[in-house]
This record gives sequence, structure tokens and C-alpha cells, in this order.
Amino acid sequence: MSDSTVDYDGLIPNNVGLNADPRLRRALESWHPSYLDWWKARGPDGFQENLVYLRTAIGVDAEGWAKFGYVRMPDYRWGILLAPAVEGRTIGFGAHKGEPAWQEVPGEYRALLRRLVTVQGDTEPASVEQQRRLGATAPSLYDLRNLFQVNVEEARHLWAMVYLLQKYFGRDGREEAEELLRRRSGDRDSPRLLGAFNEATPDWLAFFMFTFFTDRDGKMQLHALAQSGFDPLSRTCRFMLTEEAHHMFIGQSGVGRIVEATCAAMNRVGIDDPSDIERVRALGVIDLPTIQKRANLHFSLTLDLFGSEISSNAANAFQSGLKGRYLEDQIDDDHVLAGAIYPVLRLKDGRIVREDVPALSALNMRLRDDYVADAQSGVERWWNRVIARAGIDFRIALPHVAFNRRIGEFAAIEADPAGTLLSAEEWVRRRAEFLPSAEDDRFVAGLMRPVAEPGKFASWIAPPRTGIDNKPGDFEYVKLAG
Ligand code: BYC
Repeated sequence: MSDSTVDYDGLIPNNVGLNADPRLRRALESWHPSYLDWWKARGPDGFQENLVYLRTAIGVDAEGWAKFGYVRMPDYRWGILLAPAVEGRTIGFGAHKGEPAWQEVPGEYRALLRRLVTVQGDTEPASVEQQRRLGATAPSLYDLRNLFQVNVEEARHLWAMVYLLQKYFGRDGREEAEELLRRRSGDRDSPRLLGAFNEATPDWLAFFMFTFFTDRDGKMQLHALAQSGFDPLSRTCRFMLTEEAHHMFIGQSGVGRIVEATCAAMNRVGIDDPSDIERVRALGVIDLPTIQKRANLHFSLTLDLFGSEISSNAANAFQSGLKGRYLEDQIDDDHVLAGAIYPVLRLKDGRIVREDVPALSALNMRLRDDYVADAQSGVERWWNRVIARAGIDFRIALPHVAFNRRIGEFAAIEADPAGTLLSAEEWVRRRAEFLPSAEDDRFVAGLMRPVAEPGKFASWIAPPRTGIDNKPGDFEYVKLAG
């Protein structure tokens, strides 16, 4: 079987030759019931018996891998899919640069590699848990379907990491796979591993912000892992990236459609001052300053996911050849970084200063810089362009990287979105200028009422330009009747 053909006959669709590996097949098949229990208990609340118009991966070639059709979510074919092998692939960076890529786990790096796979794996079910209750308030059937598409694919990404754990890490891998189903987003005793994955996603604005900002961290981290010298991880992440792109589309277009509805409503009644919040809210749309505050929140929470600016873990992962830089194979340098430097923002004597540090220790910072540039261009293209086109004088801006941080250089201080340091008292006094207040959240929550008629949308979000799979505007993306 070629590695681009997916075997659909068994319980677990795959292009990894599961049939030829009975031990692994048994391990995965015995994990499957616990997985389904997890999906039913902690996946989407309700809607499990409804038909949802979903795409399923049926191949891993660049084109035509997706098949659309109505599926009940528990019957979704969660498969194990790796991008095709690249013949003669070598390790592209670090101390092993130029050696053949590993097909088995390099013994000396086993613990580090297992940790990276586990952390990646932990985020996937976490996001499904965070989004669990959103179905009840979907602003349209189109959005409801998009939520479920994201959920089934994040769950497939869990499968992707569980495959690596079970195939390559023996008994500890099996234990980690169980733990991935046991930890729980927001749980006091057994939380998910990374901070942002324990935050609530209480409403649809939060969902779209999450898929814009936090899924974009997923994109950057998956790109870095796709460079891995451990070839099965690289191939797994390369395929995951094809799915991730759609999740970010949902986020960027979702917030873009909210912004569009707000601007259109303001123009309709002739409000040209975006800070006239009460009048804007009275139109049943979300005012732009509240959208800005939500962006401040989600951006800053997501920056924490890059770890500390200066990190020996990141240096080790690079030197070992396990985790590269964003688009490592397109960077024009020696890919070893001995003696190279990189500028990092640091807190020195109560001031934020730029300081050159060894590039190897600054790899988290570098990935974060690439992330900020990517997020910035998304904000301009998808949100600010809509506002400018509507002729409204407002720009959504990303806050300074020192704003609202819990990890790294700026964890101990407070700063406003422009990066001006604030005393603890001033921060408390002015917090609601920068971050959503309880009242802002209550207002958004009050708008969240389900719209279930095909082709209809809640007042606070504009319809999309085109349908999924080119379906017409009134397509029934989720059959609520059964
Ligand atoms: N919260 O050297 P440090 C996605 C820990 S999202 C809690 O500063 P390092 C997705 C860290 O674990 C992408 N703890 O950082 C998106 C370490 O603890 P240990 C997920 C944190 O290790 C949406 C200690 O602090 N993938 O796919 O270089 C929906 C010192 O760490 C946090 C990955 O992240 C935090 N925020 O980097 C669905 C890729 N940050 O080990 C899915 C794999 C740091 O000393 N993970 N710590 O006990 C990694 O590459 C790294 O683990 C991190 C941290 C980049 C996350």
C-alpha cells in the first residue's frame, strides 16, 4: 500500500499499515472505547445524534483529501494519517544536521521527545472540552457545523499524538495516552498542561478569538515540530497543518463577520463614534472596543503558550534535532546556531529593553516573534480592512507583548497595551479599560441565542461570503430534526 492511500476497512482508518502491526492495532483498539467515552462525556454537549455536514480526510495528497457528507459525530472516522514520506530525508538542524531522519525514537532524547508529543497531544482534547457547550448558542447552522468540524479534527489530532505515543514509547506511551483522556480542562486537581487550555470559552466571540489566536499557536508549534528529525512526528504534523488552516479561517472570518455586522449596524443608524458603546450595543451588535478587549485577552493568553523567552528546554529540543524553527528549511543560515545571537525583549531595572542573547536560548522568543507577525497580518487583512472599508475610524491593535503575561520575562510586572509599565494599584484600577469586564462579558453572553433556521444568522454576525463546500446560503449544515 502506498503511504498516500488510506485504509478504510478496519476500525481505525489509517495510512500507517496498522494491519501489519497487530500489537499496535490492539493497543489502539483498546484505547478506542475510552476515547469514545471521553468524546461523549466531554465532547460537544448534545447534538451527538444529529447529522452534521462534515469533511473527513480520505487521503493525504495535497489535493482532494477531503470528503464532505452528513455524519453523526460519534461515527466520525477518526483516523491516523501521516503526510507522505520524503525519500532520503535528513535532519535539517542541530547537532545531528545532515544525518538521516530517525524512523525510531533516538534513545538519548526519548524523555524530551515524549514530553513534546504529550504537551502537543494534551492541547487537542483540551480545546474540545473548552468548546463543549457552545452548540447550544450557535448563531447559525453554518457556524454550528464549523464548531463541530473543529471539534472532530482536534479530536483527530489527539489520535495523531496517541498513535505516536503508543507506537514508539511502549508502556510509558500507553500510560500517557490514558492520561490524555484523564486530565481535564479547568479541573482543579487534574488540569490540562498549558495555561490557556484551562481557560473558559464561554461564548462565540471567545470561540472565534480562540481559533484565531490560539489555533495560530498550534500552527506555529506544528510547523516547528514538522521540521523534526524524528520523521513520524514530522509527517504527522505536516498533515495536521492542512486541517489547522481551516480552523484559523473559522477564527479570522468569524471575528471578521462580527466586525462587519457591527460596522454595518453603526452605519445604518449613523453612529460614527465607536466608543459610543451603549448606542452600539442597543443595535444588537458587539461594540468594537469590546472586540478589542477580547483580542487583548486572547492574544496575551496565547503568548504564554510559547514558554519563556529564554529557555534551555527550547535550546535542547533544537540541538537534539527534535523541534526546529518556523520554516527552518527556508531559513538561510547554518541551522546549528553556535555563536549566533537573537534580540530578546527583557525587563532590566524596571524597563523593557532589547538585548542580544545566544540564539539557541531564544528559540521560544523567535517562534513567538514569527507568531506575532503572522497574527498581525491576519488582524489587518481580516478585521481592520473590514472596518476601513466601512469608513469607521477604528483599528484593532495587538497589545504589547508585556501586557497581561503569566509566563516569562513579564510575568511579574503589569503593563498597559502600549507596553507602559503600571503599578499593581494602577493595573487593578484600569484593568477594565484593557480587558473585558464582567459587564462586557454579560453583554456578550446576553446576545448568545441559538439561530437554527437554515440561512439565518444572529444579529451580531454577518453571513459568510461563501458556503462550506460551495453550498448555497440556506444549506442545512446540521439536521436538527434527527
Ligand atoms: N503553561 O523552558 P520553558 C495547539 C512550563 S497549541 C504552563 O519556559 P519550553 C492547539 C514548561 O512546560 C500548540 N506551563 O518553555 C491550539 C516547562 O515545564 P517543565 C501546542 C508552561 O518548555 C488550539 C517550564 O514551564 N503545542 O496545538 O521551552 C486548539 C519551563 O518552560 C507554559 C506545543 O506547545 C504554559 N503556558 O516551552 C488545539 C508544542 N509554558 O517541562 C490545539 C509542544 C511553559 O520544566 N510543546 N510551561 O516541567 C513545547 O514545545 C513546549 O512544551 C512549550 C513550552 C512551547 C509549550
